[in-house]
Formats: sequence, structure tokens, C-alpha cells
Amino acid sequence: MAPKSAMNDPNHYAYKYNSTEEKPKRIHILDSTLREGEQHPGITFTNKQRIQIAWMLDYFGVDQIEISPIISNDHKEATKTILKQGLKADIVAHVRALRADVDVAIDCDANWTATYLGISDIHLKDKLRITREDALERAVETVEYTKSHGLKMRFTMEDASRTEPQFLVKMCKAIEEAGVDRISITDTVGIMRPHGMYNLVKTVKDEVKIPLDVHCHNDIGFALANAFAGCDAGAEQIHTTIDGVGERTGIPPLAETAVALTYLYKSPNNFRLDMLMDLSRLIEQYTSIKPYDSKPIVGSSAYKHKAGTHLAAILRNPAAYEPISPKSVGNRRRIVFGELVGKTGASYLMSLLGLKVDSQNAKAVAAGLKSLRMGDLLDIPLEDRFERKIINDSSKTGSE
Ligand code: HCA
Ligand code: CU
Repeated sequence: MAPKSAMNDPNHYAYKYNSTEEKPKRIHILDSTLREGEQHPGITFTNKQRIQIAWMLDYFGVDQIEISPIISNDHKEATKTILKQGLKADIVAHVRALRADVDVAIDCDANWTATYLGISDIHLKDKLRITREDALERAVETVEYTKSHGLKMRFTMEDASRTEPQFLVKMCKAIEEAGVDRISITDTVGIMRPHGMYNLVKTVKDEVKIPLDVHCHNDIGFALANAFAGCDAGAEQIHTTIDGVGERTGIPPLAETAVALTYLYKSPNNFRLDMLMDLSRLIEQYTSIKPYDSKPIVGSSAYKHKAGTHLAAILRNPAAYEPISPKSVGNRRRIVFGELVGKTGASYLMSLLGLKVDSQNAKAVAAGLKSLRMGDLLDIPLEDRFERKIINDSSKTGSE
């Protein structure tokens, strides 16, 4: 029998269905807004913005922050400055499998690098124009070179999902032996379904001991689900960006990933979820890329309630139509007045306007709004006074 407080949580049965026999494990987040994120059309940050984003991500509680010092001198300067901030998160310098690139990371005083190399046949043949043997040699050489300089290192198997499995495993084992610290398993073109991502990660996990990252692209919309399937198969870190921005359709968004880890996977963490809205706004402010309004967690409609039956319920208890409270993620609840408002919604509108509410007039207002046939007329925040943002960890309650 669950304790009384858990039974009072309206999500109680859902969480029971979600639970597995295994104890929830800690899954880490690497945020790549400063690397993958800058590969999104329309995004180039200034160095000041890069530094502020790094500070905010660190305060939010991500475990690693990725940036590429090899893109430009500006990026190199930003990497150096961020490394000097003394942040809690590891700063990971993303470089190609080339000595000259590793030297740039060393020059920045980096203590973590991530080296990537495309290893599918199409990447080897048409992008890099090297053989599998060359790739293996280059990978091992880069690991040995990086490790001989005392750096920690991740190696990314770029296009892993389209790589011949035996060769993928061979590469992973060879670089593990050479001393690499982590391996990133990628679905670079977003072609996997969750079951496939599970199998891919499992194939590697069965053969190596070092921790695995998952880097999943969203070309068909499965990035988030695939990343979690990869974790079910043993990966321990998910790559995200703020709002999911990245090359083409991007990778899993930080907000959905962190909320899912906390509430659905019960993964122990110290994320300051109430910063999620501010993090999203930061991107909007710096790039003019606005998250679409129905975007989970941070979208402007994520906590808007419209249909009459919904309004009637949430005016009594918002948890009736909210999985987690808007306050816990820094968003705001709003209600929409218009054609669908219904009698209870109309009563509420009348009370807000200072009108005396009686059942007959409320019905008339609801009917009047419907006959206007003008759709949504107005939306306003609900319970504004309860929703000022206070940054503290106690806001992680399931409902309010
Ligand atoms: C790239 C490729 C990459 C690398 C991912 C990683 C991918 O744009 O450089 O380093 O984990 O999607 O494979 O983003
Ligand atoms: Cu990528």
C-alpha cells in the first residue's frame, strides 16, 4: 500500500504504470546548446551570450556543457573564458579526430574533449574518403594522443545507427582499450525508433564497460523517446539543447528531458526545473527563434486551458488537466475566454469583471460568447499571485 501522500497525488496510478522493477538510476545531461545548438539555422551567439548561457546551464544543474573551440577564434575565446569560470559542470571541447584540433582544446586549457568521427560506410566513403582500417587507426591514435596529455575524453561514433554493427563494436572496444572515458552513440540522421535505439545501445553496452552517452536527432520526431530507450539499454547521459535546437530538426530539448527524468523516470537529480522557462526565453531573446506555442513545458499554450469542461475542472483543481504544475517549470497557467468558455468559465469571467454572478446571467454570457462566433477573445493568467517565480528546489511537487 502506497503512503497516503502518494495516493493523494493524482498522478499516482500513472507513475505506477511507468515504474519498472529496476531502481531508478541517475541519468546525466550534457547540454550542447553552445555546439549543436549553434548548428541550427539562424543561431550564432556572441561570446557574452555564450558565457551567460553556460552560467545558466550550470546553475540549472546539467552535468556537462559542450562547446566547439575549433569553429572560430571567437569560439576558442569563449571556450577559454567559460573554462575559467569555475563552473560545476564539465566543459567539453568538441573537436574532430585530428591532432591539430586536440591541440586547440589543449591550448584552451580544456580538461574534457569530445572527438567525433563518422564511421558508417557512407561517412567513410563519401565524407571522409577513408577506409574502416584508417578510421580505426585514426580513432585509436586520437585517443592515445588526447589521453597522453592527461585529458578526459569522450569519443563519438558519428552515424552509429547506420554503421555495420561488428565494426561499431570493434571501434568501441579498440578505443576503450586505448583509454577513452566515455563513448557517444549517435543517431545522427534521426532514423531510429525507440526499439531500434534500445538494440543499438545494447549492442555496444554488452561489449564495453565505460559509460555511454546517447545523441539522438529528431528528423522523424523520435529524438526524445529514442534517447530514453537508449538509457533503458544502459546509456547514462542524454545530449540536449535548450528548446531542442540543432542541425536540421535538432535533438532532445533540455526541458522535456529534465522533466521526464525527474517525474517519469524518478531519476535522482538537482535540476532547477523552475529555470526552464527562463532558459527558453534566453534563446528567444538572443536569436528571435521562438518556441512554437504548443511546445511541451515552455510553450505559451503548454498551460492554457480552453474548453468549458476543462475550465470548470481546473478552477476547482488545476491538476485535473495538468501533469505537473506550471510553477514548477517556471511557466504560467492561463485560461482562454471565448466560444468554448461554458457556464463556469463565464461565471469566473463575470466575477473578474466585478459583476454579480448568477446562474442565468452566466448561461447568457456563455451563449452570447458562442453566438459571437469570434473564437478566442481573451486569455488571462490564472492565480497570478501564486505564480511568481521563486528559485528554490521545493517547487518540485507533482501538483498543487
Ligand atoms: C556533428 C555530429 C553529431 C555529433 C554528436 C556527438 C551527431 O554535428 O558533429 O558528438 O555526440 O549528430 O552525430 O552532432
Ligand atoms: Cu548531432
